[in-house]
Amino acid sequence: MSENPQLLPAVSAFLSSPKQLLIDGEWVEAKDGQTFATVNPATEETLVQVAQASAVDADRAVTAARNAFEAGPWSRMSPRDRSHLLWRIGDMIEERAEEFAQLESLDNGKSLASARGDVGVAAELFRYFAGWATKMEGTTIPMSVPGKEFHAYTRREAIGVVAGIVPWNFPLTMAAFKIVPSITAGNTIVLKPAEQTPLTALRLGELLLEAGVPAGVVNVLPGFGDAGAALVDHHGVDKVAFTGSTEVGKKIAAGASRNLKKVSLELGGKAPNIIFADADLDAAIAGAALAGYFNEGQCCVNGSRLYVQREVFDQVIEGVAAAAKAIRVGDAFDPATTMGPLVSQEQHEKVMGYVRGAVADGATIAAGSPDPAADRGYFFAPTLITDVTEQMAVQTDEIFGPVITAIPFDSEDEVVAAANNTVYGLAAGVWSRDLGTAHRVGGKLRAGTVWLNTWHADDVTLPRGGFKQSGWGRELGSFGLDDYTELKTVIAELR
Ligand code: TXE
Repeated sequence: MSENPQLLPAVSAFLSSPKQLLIDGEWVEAKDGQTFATVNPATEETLVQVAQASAVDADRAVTAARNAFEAGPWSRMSPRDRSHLLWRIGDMIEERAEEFAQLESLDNGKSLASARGDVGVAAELFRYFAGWATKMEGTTIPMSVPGKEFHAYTRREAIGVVAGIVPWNFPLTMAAFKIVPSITAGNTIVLKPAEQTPLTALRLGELLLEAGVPAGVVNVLPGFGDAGAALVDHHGVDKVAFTGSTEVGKKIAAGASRNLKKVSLELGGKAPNIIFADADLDAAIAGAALAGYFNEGQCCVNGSRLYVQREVFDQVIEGVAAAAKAIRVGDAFDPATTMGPLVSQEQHEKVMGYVRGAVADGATIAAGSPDPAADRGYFFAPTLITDVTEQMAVQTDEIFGPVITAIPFDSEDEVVAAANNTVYGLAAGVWSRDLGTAHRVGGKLRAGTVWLNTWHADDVTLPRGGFKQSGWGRELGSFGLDDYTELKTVIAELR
């Protein structure tokens, strides 16, 4: 790897030795000795070799998680102690924020500013859920049985062993999304980070041990889809929590249904972003660029389908194209960079294929390049495409890159129908100064999150998830624990 003088000594030290699997509180090699290289997408250089888990390692990790859940000190730890532990981990992440941010930028490519934001979210997640550990409350429920008296109540209990399978677009925060609610509710977890970006999850594993999380409670298994599939199939796993593509989400639902494991899925999206002519256009233009280009567009709630009312269409296109051209694409460690490379060669080829396909189909490139190759590194200029039809692949498929397609509309009914004409339903947005229009249209959009006159505004207190093929269940907020607990009803007869 070439020298990077900005790297913290702790990051250089972390990268100086091959990474292992975290199973039962120990760092171990994969049973078959397999490793894989994790690559810096800005330079295409190998950062470090990482142990590659197989089905045998998945079995070792699930066994450790099962023991920790059933026999270990975890099941006896009081909610208050769990709460304190979670809070302490939040503090520890914040103390090492720059280290996590550098590792994330190296492994994923995202700008340091963006990575710092992600680390802040991860720390906040631990602190927010620290509060919930002591508030897993039940209810007392009156029963009416003639001639008898009962006391009935509900309890919220841990499900058991969770398999968390996560993608590469927000590696640390996605790991936290699965680990935090799992352990808050008293579950144990085996986490499989994405093969493209295993490093921050592994560093988090070190930190959890240092913080005092007992052995086996959190296990980290870097590897590929086969390791994820082995977890889904494993009889010792009680729940699968997955974030990733809709295609793999369907496989996971099918696999988990074989022995009726609980499943939560946060899948793909193709979010419509609707700008009415009466909107604050400066805000809407800036918001549309943020919606489409944040995190290199590799974001499930990315506002990739822009609909603009016809009378302001040209003005908005000019504004979003100018915003796209003002974005500085470059290495994460260059302070001027506002957009890093895409995560991998595969992702670069995929995004490039969609843009070239759109051009071949007769679309117009308003910003970006119709021939978007990169010499070295998986860089991709933010792209805006017009003269698009609803049938083009660039308009129907989740691209997962910095690509916005724009289509003009005339009436509210027409744009609502077009916006909802997708298999996805993760996010949507409306820009209008008329509160009636904004709330009415927002109410008609079939999506788990609707933004009005903003985009990407978020908090760990808010539930998120998808309608339609964008997923099952909700993560975060007060709803975020429901999918990680079982509800038990207790009925006692009072004689
Ligand atoms: O996702 P995958 P990929 C979309 C986006 C992107 C496309 C492909 O459109 O271009 O998916 O990305 C693990 N059983 N999203 O290939 O394959 C895999 O190892 C169990 C949207 O990276 O879904 C990784 O840990 N696990 C998305 C995780 O699943 C399996 C974020 C995600 O990989 C598996 C990422 C299997 N059979 C991509 N196959 C979002 N919703 O944010 C793979 N995996």
